[in-house]
Amino acid sequence: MLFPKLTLILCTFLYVHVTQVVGVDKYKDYKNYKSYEVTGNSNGLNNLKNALQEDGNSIFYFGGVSSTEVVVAPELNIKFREIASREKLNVTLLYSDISKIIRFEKPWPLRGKQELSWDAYYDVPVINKYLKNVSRTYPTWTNLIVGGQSYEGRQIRGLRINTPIDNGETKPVFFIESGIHAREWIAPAVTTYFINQLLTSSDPNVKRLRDQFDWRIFPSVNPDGYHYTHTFDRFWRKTRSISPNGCVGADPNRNWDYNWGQESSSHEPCNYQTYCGSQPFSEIETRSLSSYISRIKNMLFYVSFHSYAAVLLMPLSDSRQHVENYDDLIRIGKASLDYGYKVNNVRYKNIGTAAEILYPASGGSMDWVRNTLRTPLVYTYELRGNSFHWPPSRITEQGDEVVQMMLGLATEAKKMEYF
Ligand code: 0X9
Ligand code: ZN
Repeated sequence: MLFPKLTLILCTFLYVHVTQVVGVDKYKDYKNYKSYEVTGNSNGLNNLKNALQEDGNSIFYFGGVSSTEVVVAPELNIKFREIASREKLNVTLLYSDISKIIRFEKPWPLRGKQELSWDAYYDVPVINKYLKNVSRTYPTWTNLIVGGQSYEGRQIRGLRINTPIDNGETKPVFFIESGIHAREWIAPAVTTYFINQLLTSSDPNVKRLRDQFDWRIFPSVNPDGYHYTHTFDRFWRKTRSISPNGCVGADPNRNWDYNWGQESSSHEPCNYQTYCGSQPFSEIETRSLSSYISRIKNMLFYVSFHSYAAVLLMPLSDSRQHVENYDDLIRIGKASLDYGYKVNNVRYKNIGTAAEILYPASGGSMDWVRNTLRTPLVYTYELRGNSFHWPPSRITEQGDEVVQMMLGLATEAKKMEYF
């Protein structure tokens, strides 16, 4: 009976090969997990959250004070429904089996397609390879740059774009920080899309935008976390540092040294989402990146990309106090949203401080940059979507909006003589 034996060997080989290439042996598949949007009063939402978190396994994402997305483990679905109805919350089913969505986000591994494109989501090495390739294609006016390091020894890589100008003056710096939250996959994707447009677009407005600034663009400033979302847990948000008690990761957008550890920050290392770290800048990613940023002279814009809420946030994030150029920030931000709107006729919901229109949060990069470096124009875009799974076939849709939103920022700031 040679045949069954051979078949067995062949099947085992194929299984091992496929699982190693695809990584299905360890990637948490979230089979039969459902995802819901839940709205209602914040007390009810908190009760729901506390009740489900006692059992572990379900994941909450708060998109604002009165709404949250919850990813519910199959064994908790009945309990979830009961509590939601007891608390009189409105529940909308987003996905009946999240594993099916997750499966289609990445390029099909066996296709062997490892060149970055904007119809799938790619892991860190492919993004880095793309940055390296373009820096070689445009050697006179781009450079591969390193903004810092990660816990697992990766470099935080970015691209500097600085076209030569005749008059010898230095240009203002436009800094883009993207992907600080690992699971917000649309952020690195639109950032590389934006880089590509700056480098290749023949639109005179985009060319002018490119030439106006000295760009420092970092698509994935939390590379360990991002890699982990590709290889183990799609919903990972934090870094991958290990705490003394064995729990992993801190929220890199709660770890900056400004009002650290206050609003919307957990001090519990095992908290899945908002553990702020053991001290300000405990994470090597925020520590090294902040030191890189501090050395930049003449920074005019600092923009970060997150998802999802379809809002434009400006400092301060953890208080309702308004910064001195608040009115200008609103005006420039509104111009940006108007430019973005024209691309697909879809409007962002709001613009304002995080404390006023989302929820207060301390220790974020935006507040630190604004307060420590006094950078005049600082924004956080919460990109569009109703979950962390923006369809890969529609990356370019938001990519084109981002290009126009950046153009809107620059155009209005120029009018207002910020540069
Ligand atoms: O909570 C956050 O860090 C951001 N929202 S997210 O859903 N992407 O996690 C909002 C941050 C607003 N505040 C700062 N940027 N500091
Ligand atoms: Zn985020």
